[in-house]
Amino acid sequence: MTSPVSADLAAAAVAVLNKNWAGSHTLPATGLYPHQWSWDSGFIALGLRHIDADRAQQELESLLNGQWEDGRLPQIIYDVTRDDDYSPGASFWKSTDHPDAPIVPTTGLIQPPNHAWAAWEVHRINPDASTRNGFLNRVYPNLVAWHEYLGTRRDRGGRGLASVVHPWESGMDNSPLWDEALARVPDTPKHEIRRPDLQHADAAERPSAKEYGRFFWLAEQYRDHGCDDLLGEDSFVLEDPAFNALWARSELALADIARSIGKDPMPHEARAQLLTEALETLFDSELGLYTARDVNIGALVRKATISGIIPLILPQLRQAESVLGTLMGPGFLGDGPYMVPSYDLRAEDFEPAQYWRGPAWFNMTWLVIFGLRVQGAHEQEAQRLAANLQQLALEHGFPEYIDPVTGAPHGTRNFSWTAALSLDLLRAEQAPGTD
Ligand code: 2M8
Repeated sequence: MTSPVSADLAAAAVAVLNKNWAGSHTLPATGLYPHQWSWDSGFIALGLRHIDADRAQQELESLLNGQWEDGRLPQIIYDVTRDDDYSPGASFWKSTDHPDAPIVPTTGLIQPPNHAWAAWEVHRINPDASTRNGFLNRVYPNLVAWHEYLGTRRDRGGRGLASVVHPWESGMDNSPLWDEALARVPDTPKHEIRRPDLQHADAAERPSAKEYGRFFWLAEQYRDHGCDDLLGEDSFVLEDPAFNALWARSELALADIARSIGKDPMPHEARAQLLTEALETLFDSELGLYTARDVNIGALVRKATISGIIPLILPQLRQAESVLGTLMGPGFLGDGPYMVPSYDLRAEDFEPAQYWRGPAWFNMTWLVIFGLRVQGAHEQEAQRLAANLQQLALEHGFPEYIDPVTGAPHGTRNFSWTAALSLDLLRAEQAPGTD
C-alpha cells in the first residue's frame, strides 16, 4: 500500500523533475546550474525511468549529442542563451572552434562515467519497449567510445586507471582530496572570474575565491593546450577512487548491454576486472578505505573521504570488509548521522555545510546504499539511510546536500538528482526486485 508520505514524495519529486526539464534533458537546478551536466544526467535518468522511460532515454541521448570525436563525454553541454548565468560558460571554452568537438558547445573537461550503468537501468525498466525502439543498439557504440577515451587518453598514470585533470572532473569539486595538489596551482587565471553561482547559493557553502582562481587557471591550461590529454602537461593529475569505481560499474553494465544486443561482453568484463584490481593500488590500509593518488608526485593522498567508500558498488572488491568497517565506524556512520558524510566527521577541517568538505550528498548516499546491497551487508543500515534520504528530500524541498549530523539543508533546492534518486529508492521499496 502507498503511504501518504510516499505519495507526497512521488508527486513532489516528479514536480521537480518536470520543472527542471528543458525539452530534451534536465537541468540540475534552474538557477545555479542552467545547462546539462554529464553525471547529473546519469543519476537523473535513474529517476526519470520511473516516470517515462522514453524521457530517460532522451536524457542520456541528449548528452551523447555532446560527445567529441575522441570519445569524450563533456562535463557540461551549454545552453548558449544562458551564457551569462553560469561561469565558465561556452564563451570561455569556445569548443566549437575545436576540430574534435561537436556542433553543440561544451566544456573540454569530463565527469565520472555513470552513463552506461544508467543506460542499462533505463533499459531494464521496460526491456520490451526499449528493445522495440532500439535504445541499446543506438547508445552502445557511443558508450564504448566514451570508455575507450578513458582507457586511451586518461590512463595518465599508466596503471590502468583513469585520471582527472581538474577537480570539476571528479564531481566533488572542493573535496579535501584535492587540497595538496591544488596548493601547487596558481590562483591567477587570465580570465575574469564572475560568480553567478553566488546569486543562488550562500558564499559560505560554495568553493572559495582562491579555489575558483585555481579552478579557472587549470581550466585555462587545459583549454589552451587544445584539451589534448596526450601532451602530458597538466598541473593537476589524480586517480580518484569513485571515478574509477563508476567506470568499472559502467563497464559491467556495458557487458550486460553487449550481451543483450548480441555483441561480445568479454572485453567489458575483462576491463571491469582489471579496473577492480587496479583500484587496489588506491587502498590505504591505515585509513581503511581507498583514496586518490597524485600522479604528478606518485603518492597517495592520506584523507578519508566518501570517494574511497564508493568502490563498494563493485562485486569483487578485495578490501570490501575493511571499507565496510570504516563506513560503519566513527568517521562515517558509527554515530548514526542522517546520511553519509562526504568527509571523515573527525577530521580537523571537517565542515558540515561546506559543499564537498563534509556535507552528505544524496547521490553519494544512494551509491552507498547500493554498495551495501552489492556486498550483502548491513541491510538495516541501508534501510535506515534510504528512509532518511527520502524523508529529508521531501521535508526540505529536495536540497543539494545536508548537514549529515543535524539534517539541516544546504545548497540549492529543487535539485534534480535529489528528486530522481529519492524517487528511485521509493519505487524500489514499492516494487522490490523490479527496479
Ligand atoms: C557541482 O559542480 C559544478 C561544476 O561542475 C559547480 O560547482 O559549478 C558539483 O556538485 C558536481 O558534482 C555537479 O555535477 C554539478 C551540477 O550539479 O555541480
